[in-house]
Amino acid sequence: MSHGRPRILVPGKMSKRVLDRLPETFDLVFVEAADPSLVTPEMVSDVQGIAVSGKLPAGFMDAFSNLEIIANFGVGYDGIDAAHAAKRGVVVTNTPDVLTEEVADTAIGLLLNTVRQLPAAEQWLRQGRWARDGAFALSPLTLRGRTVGLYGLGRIGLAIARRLEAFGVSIAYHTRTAREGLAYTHYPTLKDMAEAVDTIIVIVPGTEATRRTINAEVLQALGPQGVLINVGRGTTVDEAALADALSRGVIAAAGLDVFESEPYVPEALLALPNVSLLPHVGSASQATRNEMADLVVDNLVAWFDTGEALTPVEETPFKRKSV
Ligand code: A2R
Repeated sequence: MSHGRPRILVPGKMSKRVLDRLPETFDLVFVEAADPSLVTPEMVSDVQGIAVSGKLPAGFMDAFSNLEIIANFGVGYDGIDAAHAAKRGVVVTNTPDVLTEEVADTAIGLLLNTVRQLPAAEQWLRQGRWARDGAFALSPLTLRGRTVGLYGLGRIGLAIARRLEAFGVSIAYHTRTAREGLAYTHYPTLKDMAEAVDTIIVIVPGTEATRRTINAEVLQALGPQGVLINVGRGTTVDEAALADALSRGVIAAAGLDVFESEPYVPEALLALPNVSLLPHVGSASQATRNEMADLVVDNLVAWFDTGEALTPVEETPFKRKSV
C-alpha cells in the first residue's frame, strides 16, 4: 500500500544520523539483517529503496519487486552485489570523496604506529615501565629512507601519496592502469612492485580480482625489512600467509585496519608483537561519518526528487524510469 512517500528499508545497523534524517522525506521500515526470510509481504511491493551499511546479497534484493535504489554507507561496496543490481536495473550508491582525507590520515598514522611502535611505547609509559625499567627500546624500523608502494592509487591512494611526499620517502604504485601526469613509478604487476619497494600500503577495493593477492609470494618479494599496511579491505590479504611471514621474519611488520572476517581478528595475528591493529577506524571520526551519513540520505532524496543519484557506483549509471 502506498503512503505517498517512498518507503525505505534499513536492514541491520545504520548510522544514527541517517536514521534521524530519513524520516524527513521517507517512510521507514526495519529488519534485523539483510535476510530474505525476514521480508514481510507488505515490504515485497512497498519497499522502493534500501539504506545499508554492510552486506546486501543478491537473494535479498530479489525479495523486492519495486526496488529502485540501494544507498550504501561507505565508499567500499564489496558487501553489495552491484553486478546483480545492475542486471535488475537497481542503482547502487556509495560515499566516495567525503572520507578520502580522513582515511589517508589514518593510513599515515597506522604506518607510523607500525614502523616506530608508538602504541607499544605508549603502553610502556602507561604501565609505569618508563619510570621502573627505563627508556622504551629503540624501534628497529624507521620511515627514513623507505620506498613506499601504493597498491591502489585512486582517490584515497593519491591522498596518501600526497602526504607521503611530505615525509620525503620514495613513492611507487601498482594499479591496472597507469595514471597520467604523476612522477611516481608505476608497476604493472604487484609482484614487481613488491620486489622494488620495502613498504606496501593496500588501498584497493575488495573485489574478486584483488582477493588474497597479498599472498606468500608477494610477502617474500617484499622482504625482511618489509612493512605491510592495509587500509582497504581485509579480503585483499591472505591473513594466514601474513601471520606466517611476520612470525618467521619474511617481512618485518604489518599495520592492519581491516580484516577478512570483521570484527573477528585471527588469533595468529593478535599473538604477534610486530603487528599494529586497529578496529576498522579509517573513516571513523564524527565529522567524517556525519558527511557519509548525509551523502547516503542525499543520494536517496536526489533519486526520488530529480531522478538521478548523486554518487552511483560505476556498475549502475542509471537514471530513474519515470513512473
Ligand atoms: O586498477 P585501476 O587502474 O582501476 O586502479 C584502481 C585500483 N584497483 C586495482 N589495482 C590493481 N589491481 C586491481 N585488481 C585493482 N582494482 C582496483 O584501486 C584505483 O587506483 C584504486 C581504487 O580507487 P577508487 O575507486 O578511487 O577508490 P577509493 O575511493 O580510493 O577507495 C578505495 C577503497 C574502497 O573501495 C574501500 O574498500 C576502501 O578503499 O575504503
